Amino acid sequence: MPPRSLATRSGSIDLSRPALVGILNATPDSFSDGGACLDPGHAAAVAAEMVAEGASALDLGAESTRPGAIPVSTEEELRRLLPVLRRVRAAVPVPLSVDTRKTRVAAAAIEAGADVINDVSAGRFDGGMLELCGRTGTPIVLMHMQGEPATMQHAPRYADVVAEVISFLRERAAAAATAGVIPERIILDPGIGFGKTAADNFRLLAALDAVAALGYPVLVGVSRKRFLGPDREPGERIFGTAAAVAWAAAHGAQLLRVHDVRAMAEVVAVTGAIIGA
Ligand code: HH2
Repeated sequence: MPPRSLATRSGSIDLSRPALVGILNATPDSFSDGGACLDPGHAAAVAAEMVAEGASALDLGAESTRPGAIPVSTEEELRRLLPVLRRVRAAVPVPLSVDTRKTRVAAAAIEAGADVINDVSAGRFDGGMLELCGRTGTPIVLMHMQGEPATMQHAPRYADVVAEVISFLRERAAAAATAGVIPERIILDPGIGFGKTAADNFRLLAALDAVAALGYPVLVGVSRKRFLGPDREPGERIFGTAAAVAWAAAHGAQLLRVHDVRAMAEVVAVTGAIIGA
């Protein structure tokens, strides 16, 4: 039985229907919306709009992890993140997750009101991340990634991508539990686009039920990604995103991380109604 809700300090996220996590990037270089939300006032307005359009939670990031992205220092990440996080926290009541691989950034974010940590390295980048989440009772997203953002798309290789991702996620969930994170606060993510070919991404989506069968809420991030239309600009991949979001929601993804909340709210409303029927 999949979990029906995810409890956070700012209230529960209802998982009985597919829930949308709106993406807010306080970065100058994100692949589809770089620069859009560096300004705290503008970020707060975008956050309020996303919530009005149907986002159940928001994910704030201050370091791009797109293929080829240049890593940023802890100081720079904090300088970008904290003013935006504080303004967004004051503007919207929904749970806020913070997309970071750094324990110091996560600790400051939790102090400033973050409810969930979204770590694309699944606690491998920086020591102490899992312990921090365990100690503070903060839910954590554990995502699969092969390699590092700077080079991960150079030559992704798997003998069996589905088996490897599942075994990785199982191992990281066990590591989080050992560090004191209770199972109800662990969310798994197959890491679509992170060290994967287009064929790997499609295979993982096709096998998503097996990821959901691990028993934790599953988050999937397909929004505007390259494999959905390599010849199009990111903003032109909305229909492809809709197809992948509908599929993922129908195959066990309870949290969908998306840029286009209004459009994807329609997609998950219909998909959720079909699942519920
Ligand atoms: N995708 C991106 C960033 N963070 N986190 C999780 N858990 N899952 C994802 O699929 C995921 C993620 C990439 O998207 P975006 O934030 O739009 O781009 P960038 O990393 O360039 O800021």
